[in-house]
Amino acid sequence: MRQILVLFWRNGIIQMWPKMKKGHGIPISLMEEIKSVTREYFHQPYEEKIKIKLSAATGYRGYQRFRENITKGIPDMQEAIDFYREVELGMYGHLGEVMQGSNLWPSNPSKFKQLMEHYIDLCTDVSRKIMRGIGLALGGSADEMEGEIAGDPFWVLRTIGYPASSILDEHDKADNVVGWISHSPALIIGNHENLFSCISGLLTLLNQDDDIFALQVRNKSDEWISAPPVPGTFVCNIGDMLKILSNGIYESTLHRVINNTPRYRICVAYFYEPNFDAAVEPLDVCSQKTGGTKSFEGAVYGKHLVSKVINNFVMRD
Ligand SMILES: O=C(O)CCC(=O)C(=O)O
Repeated sequence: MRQILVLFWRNGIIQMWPKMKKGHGIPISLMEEIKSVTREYFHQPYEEKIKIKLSAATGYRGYQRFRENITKGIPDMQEAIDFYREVELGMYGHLGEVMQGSNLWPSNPSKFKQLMEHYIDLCTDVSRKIMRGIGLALGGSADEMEGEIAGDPFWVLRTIGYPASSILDEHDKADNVVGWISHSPALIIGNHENLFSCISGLLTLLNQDDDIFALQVRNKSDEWISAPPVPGTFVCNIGDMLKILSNGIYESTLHRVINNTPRYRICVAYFYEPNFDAAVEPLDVCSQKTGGTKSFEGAVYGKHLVSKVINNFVMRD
């Protein structure tokens, strides 16, 4: 792991994923099963899927239909289920109120919950190891991100389905994907493009379909380059909080998905986050390396997440 992360630091995030092949310890059969139950769920009729509808009352957990998720003002061409680490009543006081709630698990496929919970545990373990490596790569200790930063990490899991381009075109015309259509040209901009700004937290582990080339990341020269699927591996993106902690040594990864293929695409994104109430600011070891000043103001992770969550959805009945 130490060797992987030195490469990661010197060469940039997008060169990391091939190095991770077979080294992460999560069984490839489980990665496949996770995508397979996700596909099964999304292939059900809309009436089934909407039984676990996302709403403010569920702490923004649950199923969101096409175009309900908004990024930079544009509805995404995806359907998804969002799961968050559960936040009990009163946990984190006022800060935690918006995210209070329990996950809504689909009853079909029946093993969905059990598989996902196991998968989340494994992804949390791997991410913690990566963060230990990053602590070392940044010149600090392996425990640099533990304790008040991410000793009790929050997590997010998003299972995502992207329609095949031909089907989406048909549905756009027929207005029958979800019984709702965009009348604004702005809403169909981008030819099936889903632009994801940087993620909020520390790291994302993307488990994407093996045979569809749709994910792209923006490199330092401001060009979009493909992040092709490599079977049995994760693409690992950097989040806003790691950018702050590293005082900008790491850049958070702007990425987008364009599924211009005739097939429905699945991606299961696991997000490893700081403690919900962590006050995140540049690490001393990083500000020393970058001229002695802190380039970022601190941010409370939970506040950052809540502001993204409440501005990200246009919910329709
Ligand atoms: O579908 C993908 O490959 C990327 C998904 C993602 O990164 C996100 O939802 O932030």
